[in-house]
Amino acid sequence: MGSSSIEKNLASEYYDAVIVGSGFSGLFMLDKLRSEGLKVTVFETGSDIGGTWHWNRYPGARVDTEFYVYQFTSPNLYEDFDYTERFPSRDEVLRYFRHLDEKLDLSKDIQFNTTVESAKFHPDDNKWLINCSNTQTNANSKVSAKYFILCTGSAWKLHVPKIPGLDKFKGTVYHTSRWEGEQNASQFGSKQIAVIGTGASGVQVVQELGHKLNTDGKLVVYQRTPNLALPMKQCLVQGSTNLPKKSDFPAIYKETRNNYAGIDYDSIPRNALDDNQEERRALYEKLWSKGGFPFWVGSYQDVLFNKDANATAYQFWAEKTRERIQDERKKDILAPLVPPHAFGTKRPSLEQNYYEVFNKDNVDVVDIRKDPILEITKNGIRTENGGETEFDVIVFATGFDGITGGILNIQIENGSGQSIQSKWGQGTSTQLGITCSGFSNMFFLYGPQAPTAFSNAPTCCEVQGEWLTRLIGKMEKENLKRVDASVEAENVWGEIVRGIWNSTLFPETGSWYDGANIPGKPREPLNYAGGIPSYAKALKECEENEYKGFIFQ
Ligand code: N01
Repeated sequence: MGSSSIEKNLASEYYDAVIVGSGFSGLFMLDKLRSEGLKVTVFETGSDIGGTWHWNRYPGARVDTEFYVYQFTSPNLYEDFDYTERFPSRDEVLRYFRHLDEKLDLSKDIQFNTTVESAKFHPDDNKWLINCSNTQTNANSKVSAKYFILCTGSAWKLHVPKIPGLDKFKGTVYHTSRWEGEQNASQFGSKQIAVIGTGASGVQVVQELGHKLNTDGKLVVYQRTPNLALPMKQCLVQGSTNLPKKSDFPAIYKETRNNYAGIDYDSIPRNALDDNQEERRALYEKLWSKGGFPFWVGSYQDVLFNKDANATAYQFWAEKTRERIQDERKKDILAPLVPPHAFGTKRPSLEQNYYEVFNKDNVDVVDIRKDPILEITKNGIRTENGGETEFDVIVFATGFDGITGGILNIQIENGSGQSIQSKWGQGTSTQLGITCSGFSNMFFLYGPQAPTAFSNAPTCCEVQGEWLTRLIGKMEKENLKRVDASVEAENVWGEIVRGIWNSTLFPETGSWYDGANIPGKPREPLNYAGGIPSYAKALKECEENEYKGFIFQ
């Protein structure tokens, strides 16, 4: 008996498929694979389902996607569930996850408080040996599985920048994605609060804390890059006359598969400079008045590709935003006249009253490109020009080691001496953004080189999950033991991903979209920027060509 088999025999349980993570993609795969008759389990570090929504419990957490597309498309699932707000709060999204659980009886196959630490493929019998630890008891366990499916999401591994002195701070420190304790913003009303970071999380937490701030409280936002945030135009679903009804959902869901971002609208087939100034202004006003992302992804087709087109969008954004900020100094920091980067190449947040928060005397913003943070002290934060400012609370809204962080957090070995950490050490390579060569029977959803961050999560998960279910169904039906992606296919997909990325304005900016936010992380397109329809087409063509680029045994 070789050592490989000895290890394998230590596994306490065998599953056809092990899924890591119980967010949208993990739950979708659990349901689909069980329907195929497979024995499936999900390992989840958290104590409940919801993935990113379980963890991101900071005050003001809310989804930037409209309620009717932020759910799965099966009538069985939407017929008896109702969101109450156009852009649902975290509590509502969690209510939706509980609804999924009730309808599909998911929790019985999820092992909560359980972290997958490592996994190794054993080529002698084509199975993965998976090591887990219980987050409460620290007890370890091993299971084996034929298929190993990573549904670790785009925002699992948090990022806290290395600022000298953090360990000295006597107050309370939060990271938005691991908020422990008090979540009600009113409880922070008289606190002296610092927020570092102005991404989607930063904008929401600042907005919520800022508006609940009492006159004896203080909020200082440390901004490195302004968020080019767009008005949300939040409203209640009930009573609204211009939001879709359930009877509209089937047509909308059909549309989501035809549109770039997997939502119900797309860019318009016209270039910004083809219109004269008046026509352009009229279109921008119309898109702006809708609220949400139409001004970003429902605008002229060349805004994210052409600098001159992009400049027209930025100018409109700056004009609209600057008129909401009273103080000239704050105005120039939050909405500068010179674009910090091309509009839309960092994810804009949706805001309700973010800019008005800064009209309060006790809310300030520091441009840390001009006045860098030197250190965190016992009592607060010291900057180069501003000296020390005292705080009770420091909030890190500094984001994530996105897209690949959740996968690379697990020590994964392929059975031929290669780890995923070494394979992706100099850059990510995948076949169709769903698997990678050398790692047999391993798949990932909503991960690298797929539409992921450039698409609506439920749409992306359904497109990938349906395809993967058919692939696994074929293997089971034909009694195939193993599938591998070829190196050639992986190289071709990498070229496609890079080619599309380089045709856009995104590479010039740098963000978690391309790894630029994490010191030392290779800078590369982590997302497939070709949109949902062409991604779905690539998957379909592969399947129709007898899974070209895959090798079955
Ligand atoms: O993270 P981010 P996030 N010193 O990486 C700053 C999803 N999401 O958690 O831009 C000072 O976007 C950094 O500055 P810069 C959504 O997809 C969705 O906000 O790198 N600052 C930036 O301002 C989103 O895009 C929702 O110059 C530092 C911020 O920290 C994704 O998650 C809600 C710094 C990080 O922003 C991530 O959003 C929340 C440093 N050393 C999240 N390092 C909704 O749907 C980083 N920063 C509403």
